[in-house]
Amino acid sequence: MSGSVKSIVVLVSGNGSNLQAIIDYFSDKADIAKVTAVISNEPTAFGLQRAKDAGIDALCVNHREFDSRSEYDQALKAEIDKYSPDLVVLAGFMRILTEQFVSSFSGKMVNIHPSLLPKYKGLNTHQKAIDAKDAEHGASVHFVTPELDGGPVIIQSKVPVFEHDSAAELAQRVQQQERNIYPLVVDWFCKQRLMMINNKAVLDGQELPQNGYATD
Ligand code: NHR
Ligand code: GAR
Repeated sequence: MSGSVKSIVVLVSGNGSNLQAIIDYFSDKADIAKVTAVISNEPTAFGLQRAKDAGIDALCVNHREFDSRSEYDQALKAEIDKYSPDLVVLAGFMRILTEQFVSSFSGKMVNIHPSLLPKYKGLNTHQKAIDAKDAEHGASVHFVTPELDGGPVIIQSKVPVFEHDSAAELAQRVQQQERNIYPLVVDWFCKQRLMMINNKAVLDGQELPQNGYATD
């Protein structure tokens, strides 16, 4: 893999604005990385259309067609493995993944989560930040480990929370930041500057602190 063009598989469930940011970022960096496939659990995800428009393989593995999470994850893994990716990117992927699946991509899978982890794991993070009257909120990119939203943080980006914000307004502000930080992380990984060692995120040989790379 060293020196060669890295293959990236992106998993989405919805709009795919993070996917689009990654596609756009690497559009003039074909020597570094290429999104080789986009896979969705939702047949109607707009992210699949974005992939097709960019000439990228787009496929759906619909979770409703499987009896268990383990069978679903096996089918998903079989599709991913066809592309032998160097990195699997979760970009608004809404299904919890089994330990077996996650372990098979250890150190090779990242997620963007819409909160300043370790705050607000799971869903409805924007409403949680509003309800807690937090002055700031944001997004985190982390390596995916079996512990949901618990893997080592690589980078965070903060946004202010204003007094009369709705969850939708706050989400929009957070997502604007997400589109800046996610391509950067993928770039670091593909240049082998970023890795996971002993459950820690390491950038340029330095272990990153709990909140990841400082962006303030
Ligand atoms: N899987 C593991 N093992 N570890 C992580 O860190 C994961 C993961 C799968 C997805 C993304 C995560 C997020 O960023 C992610 C991280 C879905 C849910 C969820 O509850 C929670 C967290 C995340 C993604 N999903 C419901 C489920 O039953 C379905 C919800 C729906 O379909 O709307 O899977 O937030
Ligand atoms: C992003 O805000 C991402 O952080 C969040 O969903 C949005 C997807 O947007 N992820 C999760 O909530 C994962 N559970 P996108 O489809 O436009 O990239």
